[in-house]
Amino acid sequence: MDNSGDDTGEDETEWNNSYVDSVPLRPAAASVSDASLNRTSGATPGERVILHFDLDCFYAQVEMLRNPALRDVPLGIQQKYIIVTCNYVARGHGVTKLMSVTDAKQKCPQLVLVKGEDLTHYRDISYKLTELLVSFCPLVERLGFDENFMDITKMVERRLAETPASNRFSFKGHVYNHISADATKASDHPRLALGSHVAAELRDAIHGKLGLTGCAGIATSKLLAKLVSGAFKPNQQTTLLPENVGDIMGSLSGLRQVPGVGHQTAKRLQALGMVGVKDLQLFPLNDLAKEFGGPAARRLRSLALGVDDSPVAPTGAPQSLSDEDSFKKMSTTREVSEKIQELLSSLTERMHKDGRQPQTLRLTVRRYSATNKWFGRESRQCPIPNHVGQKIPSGGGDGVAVRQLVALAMKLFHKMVDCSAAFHLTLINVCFSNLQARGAAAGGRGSITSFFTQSSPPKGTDIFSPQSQVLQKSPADDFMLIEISSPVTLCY
Ligand code: TTP
Ligand code: MG
Repeated sequence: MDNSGDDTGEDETEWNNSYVDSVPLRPAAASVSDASLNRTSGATPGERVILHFDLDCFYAQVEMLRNPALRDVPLGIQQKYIIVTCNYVARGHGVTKLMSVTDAKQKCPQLVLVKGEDLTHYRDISYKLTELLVSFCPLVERLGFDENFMDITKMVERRLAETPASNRFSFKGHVYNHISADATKASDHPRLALGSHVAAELRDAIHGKLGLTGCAGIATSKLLAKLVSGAFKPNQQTTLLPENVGDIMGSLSGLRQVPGVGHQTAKRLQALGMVGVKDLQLFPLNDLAKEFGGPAARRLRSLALGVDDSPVAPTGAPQSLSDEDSFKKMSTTREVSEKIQELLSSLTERMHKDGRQPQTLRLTVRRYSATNKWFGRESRQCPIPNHVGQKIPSGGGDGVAVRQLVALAMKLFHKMVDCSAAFHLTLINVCFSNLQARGAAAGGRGSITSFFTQSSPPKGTDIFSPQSQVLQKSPADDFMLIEISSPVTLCY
């Protein structure tokens, strides 16, 4: 049922958000071990050491942890008719992410399927991972459920200062485009070399404390660290040296491979006649600016050249929590009301664990469209009356809060859908936003709040409707050009 998560910078919605778009919040005060560390490393861009972590076959790993008997069998995680991920045993049989269940069973008849529609366990482990990384260094930015950026420049500088002059540097793991990275290369790049050791230690810690394996990329920017981390999979790490940036950018098979270029941006670039990354590198900047505006054009050009100065922005607590379900057809008010009740029940439970009080309720629907399956969402939102909202963090008042919220959501629904005519919906999303701490007591209840500080009220982002493509992760999507299919209409 549950196919969604925390939005505006969290969970699945993040599949559509770019890491460059994420909203920086305060880092967790309790978790910041070294108060002298700033929000950014303060280093000039080329001197930074940035890590990107991406867990291996994440949902499948979580299921294998829960049931070790699944470790050695080909395992697929099923959402509706799709295998959203599969373990590496299944990959060895030709099963791939986002394959249909039918095709996967054909490739590998012995494939074991586990339903992955309830994201609770994946979400919990996802936050545990971020929490663990924050305990080493506060500059951690989440990207989706199983990816994190980390700016470890300060850690590396400290190590460098403590390293005797006679030290011979070395790399841990692979070095992109170097079969054997010799000591000469490492002493030319001591910061990245030390970064590769930190990455290895962190991967060890992730394995030791959480039992999870994953890949890491070590580079001078988020863009490059993300690009290089998947060079060797699973459970390996790769460092990218500055002299190989051109090679890695040149290796990308298309514009969509550039982190930051999403579906819509790629379409606009293609309409201008561009096909590959090289085309974008060479396209006249003035013409690019006519289409995207100056700043976005420059940003696009930089990304294509492998240049990305964006800071690692500590993510902080989610600014909203949402839950959604997609289906083939929903066409009666009764079905809608039942679905909303189901979604709000689980969302209210999660909000209770979080401990904050939501001020705003948003309802999103997607109408059937034969031409554009993923877009065309419409949203309405309204304030949650205080007498309803305050029941949520304290447990929902035996279902009273959910009933009142359903009534509120149905009002929003009727503002969007004329029920006197036939309608055909394919998705419903409910979202709590504008989450506010309930005084000092709010901290420390759930794992999220014990780790992250209480977030500031949303800064503008909550006026955008979420556009999660539940079964189609866009690993690298549109950056600063937030593509909004349907702005929320406020209905006070
Ligand atoms: P990924 O990191 O893309 O995939 P993965 O971790 O399963 O495998 P890999 O070893 O290649 O990194 O995505 C993380 C999780 O997100 C994945 O386990 C399942 C989920 N997911 C979706 O819900 N929808 C999608 O479209 C994709 C690709 C993944
Ligand atoms: Mg992964």
